[in-house]
Amino acid sequence: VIVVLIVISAVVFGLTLKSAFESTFLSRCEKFDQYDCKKVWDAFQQAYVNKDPCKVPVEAYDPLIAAAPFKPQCNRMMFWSKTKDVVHGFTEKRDCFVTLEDTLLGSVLDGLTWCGKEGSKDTNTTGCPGWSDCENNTVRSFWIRASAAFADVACGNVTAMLNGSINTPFNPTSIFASVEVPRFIASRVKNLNVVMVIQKNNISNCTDPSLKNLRQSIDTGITFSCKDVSESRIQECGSKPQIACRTCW
Ligand code: N1C
Repeated sequence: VIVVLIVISAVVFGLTLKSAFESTFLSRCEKFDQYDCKKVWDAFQQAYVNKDPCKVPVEAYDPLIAAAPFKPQCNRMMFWSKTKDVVHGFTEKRDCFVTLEDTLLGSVLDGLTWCGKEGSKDTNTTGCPGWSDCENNTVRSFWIRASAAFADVACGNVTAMLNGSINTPFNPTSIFASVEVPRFIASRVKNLNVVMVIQKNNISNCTDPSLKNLRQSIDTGITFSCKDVSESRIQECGSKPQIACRTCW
């Protein structure tokens, strides 16, 4: 009898015990109202569970995006490439802009690693392929799909923070260049305003040739601007609520 009870409780326990990953996902999700987090979790899992982690195409996340769609936030949307820390240092303190990480899906999965395995219903958080180990990897396909959906709803004045401390601030292989910019359409997006983050040892600025490529690749009808802004000015605006968002730079 005892053995049977142990077996039964072990099975029940195994079925109900949430992994640390699922707990993180659900607790981050529950900070957002209006979403059924269990549904979002199920839609998320179906994208990669029981699959080779290098064979998860971008489309595998379509049902997840449909379960937690992005809402357009005209004139407030912020994109970035290689400036994640500066951008989030700013957006955490001031409610001026919305990044993908401020949305349900972006915030729930930010900084996490996950993948499945053929023949298993588990979510692994270790031993998953790295960003460039294989093209269709679980994590990369998610960020491509989510970035595409976020860019699809971009409207009005769109801001992007690029990094003046690297050789090619607008890099064709980045998600910003390859996924987001091509989805800005003139019927929705009025301007693309680049903020070039300038640190002490910057090696490029708004005159960089890669910015010419950006200007040329945006949809005709979207106006383009670029402004060199020091990192300290961005931090100052982050810490001084008396500075209006539109006068930050
Ligand atoms: O390749 P990137 O930059 O140009 O991608 C950034 C671009 C942003 O505008 C976001 O909207 O794409 C979106 N995005 C994320 O929001 C995001 N959060 C976390 C893309 N990637 C994101 N990550 C992780 O950052 C991702 O796991 C990968 O490792 C980096 C890509 O950022 P990047 O090369 O600086």
